[in-house]
Amino acid sequence: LILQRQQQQAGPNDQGQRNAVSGSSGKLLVVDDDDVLRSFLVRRFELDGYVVHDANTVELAKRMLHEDVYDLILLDLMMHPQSGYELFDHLKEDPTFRWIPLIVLSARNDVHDKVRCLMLGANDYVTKPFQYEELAARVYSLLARTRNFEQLAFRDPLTGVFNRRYFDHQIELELHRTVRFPAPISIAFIDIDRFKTINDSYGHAIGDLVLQGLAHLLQQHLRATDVLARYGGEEFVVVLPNASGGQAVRQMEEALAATRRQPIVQHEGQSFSITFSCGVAEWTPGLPTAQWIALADEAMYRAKQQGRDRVLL
Ligand code: GH3
Ligand code: MG
Ligand code: MG
Ligand code: MG
Repeated sequence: LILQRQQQQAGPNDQGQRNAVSGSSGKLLVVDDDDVLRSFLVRRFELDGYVVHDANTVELAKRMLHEDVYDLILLDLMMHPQSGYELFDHLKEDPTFRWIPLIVLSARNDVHDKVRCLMLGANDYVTKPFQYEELAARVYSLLARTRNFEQLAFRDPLTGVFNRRYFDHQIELELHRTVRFPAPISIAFIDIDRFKTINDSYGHAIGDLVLQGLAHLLQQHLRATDVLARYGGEEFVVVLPNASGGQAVRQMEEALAATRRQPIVQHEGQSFSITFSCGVAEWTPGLPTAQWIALADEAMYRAKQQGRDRVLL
């Protein structure tokens, strides 16, 4: 009965309501064993601009979570053979998934279920049958809040690149992924050469522009999967998944060549150029994260000692 009512609500209503929530974007995972409801949700959310994947069992959802990155999960509680609760357990165990926003969809309007889900980490609980518009608004609002929060918590306000907190979090996730799907992975430490001289000669404001300029230039020389973070004052760090030490060195050398070639800042008719020193380290199985970072830092230090303006492994 509930399903039929949902179908009726879904059917004739959805003409002409395209993009009810404009500007929506993100990748959603819909986990529900009800084929009709699931394909309805996929279609409606796609019309609203989302990328939507769907799974009809917990087992399939688990596999999909390991193969793709999702911004939000819509999870049905009553499924067979495993209930939605079993996906909760799986999400909680893995740091990669723990923070994915999650909305429970349930036919049970039961306070114990609601409390249990919210205590387990669900962000919202929507009772079936529901109006699509209400669910879409909840999804939109949860994604917007999550993004705002991430912006504040994980971005460096001066340069807009990720901050150290994000790097510390992300490096563990990347290592998890590397253990699951073996591939080389490297990090690169970057420290601006004689940055004090720039601050001392031209002032702190120019120094800040240099940091912004370098962040921008580095970003242009990285792949979409590379993670650039400001590690400290004038130090940046890059995580390069799927890159051996040698590949990472070549990539950073290209970035350094570009840095050398063009002024990093142009301000009131003056041009400012810099170089940097960079240390690269490839992860090897069993190497603790702290030691991996120390290896890159040591390589960077050697680059300084050998005269700066170079990339060392
Ligand atoms: P080296 O080649 O050995 O790295 O020399 P350096 O002068 O770059 O190194 P040092 O660590 O002595 O100086 C780093 C300077 O970076 C010191 C500090 O004033 C400056 N700095 C750190 N954070 C900021 C910032 O946010 N803005 C500006 N303008 N300067 C910063
Ligand atoms: Mg169900
Ligand atoms: Mg430094
Ligand atoms: Mg420096």
